[in-house]
Amino acid sequence: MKLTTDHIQQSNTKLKKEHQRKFDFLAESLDQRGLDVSELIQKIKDLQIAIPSWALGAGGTRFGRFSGAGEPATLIHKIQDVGILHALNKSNNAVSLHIPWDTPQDYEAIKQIADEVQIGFDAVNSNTFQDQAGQLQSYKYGSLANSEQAVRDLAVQHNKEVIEIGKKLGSKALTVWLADGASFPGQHSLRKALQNTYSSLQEIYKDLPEDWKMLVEYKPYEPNFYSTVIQDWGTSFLLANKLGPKAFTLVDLGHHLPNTNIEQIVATLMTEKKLGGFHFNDSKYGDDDLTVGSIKPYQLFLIFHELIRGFDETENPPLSWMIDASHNLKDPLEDLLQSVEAIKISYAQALLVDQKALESAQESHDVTAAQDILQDAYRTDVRPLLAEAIRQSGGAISAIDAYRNLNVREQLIKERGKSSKASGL
Ligand code: PSV
Ligand code: MN
Ligand code: MN
Repeated sequence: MKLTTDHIQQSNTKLKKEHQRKFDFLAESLDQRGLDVSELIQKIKDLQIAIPSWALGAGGTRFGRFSGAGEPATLIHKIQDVGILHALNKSNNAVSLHIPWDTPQDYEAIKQIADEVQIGFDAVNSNTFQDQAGQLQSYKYGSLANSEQAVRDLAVQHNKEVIEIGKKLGSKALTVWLADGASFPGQHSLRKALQNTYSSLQEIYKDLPEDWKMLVEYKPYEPNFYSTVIQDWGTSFLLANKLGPKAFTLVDLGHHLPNTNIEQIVATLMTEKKLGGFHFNDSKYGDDDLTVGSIKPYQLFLIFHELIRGFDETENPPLSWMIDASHNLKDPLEDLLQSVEAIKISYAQALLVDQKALESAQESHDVTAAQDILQDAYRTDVRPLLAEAIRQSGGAISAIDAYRNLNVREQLIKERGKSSKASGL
């Protein structure tokens, strides 16, 4: 199924009047605060967030997976799904593929289908946390960190193949997330595991094209519960620094121990020009992969606040914006629409912060004023601004409303069948 401009316009008709009223009211108050509304709208339009292929089907937990109906069973279906999201919100112009799950058969056909729905290819992800059928060596005791050279070689080779696949599609980044670690003290040498990881990454880095980034993801625990080789931003940063100018740290919001100050990590990485990008999601306890903004929206706002200051004040290169959320209960496409909206809301709110006033409050140690300035922006309902940016780009005033009214899922079920299932996590 392909959503057309007509479909979207038709879904906007009912909402247009009420939207206009809310937007005019907000625009006037922003204008009075000295903000340039059309500049804000342009910035909101420009923010594009890549959709991970593995989030398009219902996510599972280790206790089970309850597949939804009409899930994308093929790469073509996945691209079509991202095309649907992009038609609705004009904010997801790329997909992030996971290899081998998404290895294309016919590259030209895939590129053409993606082109038709105006979708490009963001970072490609390697997978050395699972064994594939017929694989000669096992990743059970680690991949890039494994104590056995033959296993490391296989994992390095896989990452090189992923780069080759990405090159054919027009990707510009490789994301490496490693499950490598130990579940028991003494299981492996902590120092050797790190050294092996570094030398394996060096091998992969050699094959990275000049205009590519290597995004090194970190995570404190799971699937290993005693130690993870790349456990935190410090380890990722250290590896990225040693690897060279094309390597960066990737911040997945769910990959921190509770109460970690993520915005501070973002600020530090930006200062060092080593922030590569994000995997957005939300969590209460661990790597919960919940809808972005569903649990800690203020944290998300504070991250965007650091990013906006960082864009102005540091020389950090452009970021890769990706979602990494997948859920067990909701329709995955609705879930993703909510995540994208939450990201853009936080971005828009952070754009409202009176930076000059904040700086002078900081300089005069006026803590009360500093807090008020941030919260004044955070407490502004920017949803009409967002809706206007999307409407002007040709998208839906309310994406979820349009998705439901246009019976998108029902159409997909008709086309793909009730029991069509996505591959992935
Ligand atoms: C596993 O924790 C994980 O969620 C990482 O965040 C990766 O980015 C993702 O899977 C895909 O490999
Ligand atoms: Mn991730
Ligand atoms: Mn994760």
